[in-house]
Amino acid sequence: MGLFSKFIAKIKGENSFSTADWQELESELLASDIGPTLTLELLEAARKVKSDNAEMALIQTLTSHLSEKSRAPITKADGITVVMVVGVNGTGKTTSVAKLAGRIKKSGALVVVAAGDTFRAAAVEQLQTWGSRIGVQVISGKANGDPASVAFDGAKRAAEMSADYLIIDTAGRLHNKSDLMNELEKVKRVVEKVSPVDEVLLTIDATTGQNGMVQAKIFSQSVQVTGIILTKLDGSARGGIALAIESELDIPIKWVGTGESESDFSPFNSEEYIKGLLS
Ligand SMILES: Nc1nc2c(ncn2[C@@H]2O[C@H](COP(=O)(O)OP(=O)(O)O)[C@@H](O)[C@H]2O)c(=O)[nH]1
Ligand SMILES: [Mg+2]
Repeated sequence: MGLFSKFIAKIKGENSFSTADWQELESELLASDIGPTLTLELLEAARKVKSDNAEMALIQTLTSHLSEKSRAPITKADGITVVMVVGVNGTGKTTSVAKLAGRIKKSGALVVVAAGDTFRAAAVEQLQTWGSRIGVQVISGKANGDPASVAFDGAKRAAEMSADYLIIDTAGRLHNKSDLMNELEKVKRVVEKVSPVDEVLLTIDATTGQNGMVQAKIFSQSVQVTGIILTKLDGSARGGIALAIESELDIPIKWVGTGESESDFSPFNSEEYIKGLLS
């Protein structure tokens, strides 16, 4: 059941909303990962709504916390548009790189992908498998090689091919935070010897809970994150954490992943998302 469904049903009917009901609503809001600040604000808003405008008022309150930044993909008019995909291991970077590349290819543009997670041999193979499936060239280096050099090779190759896009997959071992952040900065710096990085997309797993906020803070401190890919929004998770991130860090969600196949990927639709939280 969606957030507020019981509340709305009760205030529209004969039943009053008891103290126990308010407590239950508070627990539900907290469990939805929108975070304590938004929870308090929504409870305040709920106390003020009238039965005839309850849904609208709550939708408005939720919507007011979304970022007002553009959600459009950043595209260079001239030259290679360079996109880096960053995030913690398992959040869906490699899958999202492939889905995004597939989408760009379908639009008729030439896209090259760089397998920058050189720490896991399986990650390179995973991207190569995707590459042959979607018909996109994957640039890779040797196992345990320097991720920045793979990204640099990718950028050179993309330039030689006069490609429109380069998408760079990266490693996400968060157990050594400062190493990872230094490495991401290095990848960016080295690629920019060939072409500036236009977009840095951060993958956030919709099922991850409040830890997603910690991840968003850490990554946005070292690389300028231009957008979020909210992955795994296909299960029972409503992805409340994304609203908390938009509200607190003002990073727009740009893409949503809803499964493991290529087609399970679409631009973020804020109306659908807010409706998904409520219903
Ligand atoms: N259900 C679902 N699974 C996903 C989605 N995106 C990625 N995955 C799965 O999550 C797992 C980790 O994804 P991967 O791309 O390897 O993450 P990475 O470690 O960040 O590169 C894989 O089994 C993917 O198939 C999604 O949107 N929905
Ligand atoms: Mg990966």
